[in-house]
Amino acid sequence: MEISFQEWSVGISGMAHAGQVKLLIRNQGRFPHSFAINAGGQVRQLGSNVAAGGSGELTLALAAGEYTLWCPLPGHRERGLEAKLQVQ
Ligand SMILES: [Cu+2]
Repeated sequence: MEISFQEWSVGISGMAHAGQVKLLIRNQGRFPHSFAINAGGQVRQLGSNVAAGGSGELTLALAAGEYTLWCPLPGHRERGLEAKLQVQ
């Protein structure tokens, strides 16, 4: 799964299947971004910010369902960096 952040929208490409899901987070914007996801009531996030043009990776065990992801930097979620991830 590839998730891209820019100002101010989220792009998601690929299909996620239940099990170990590898998320590649790309920052295609001009500002730093980071990544958080609510994985079954537990918030998991990248340990560091991703600079403009950079990327980060997170692998999670996910069951089938719908998950909310967002950028946890102040104000970014409110400005539109939030999306739903479908796992089949
Ligand atoms: Cu951000």
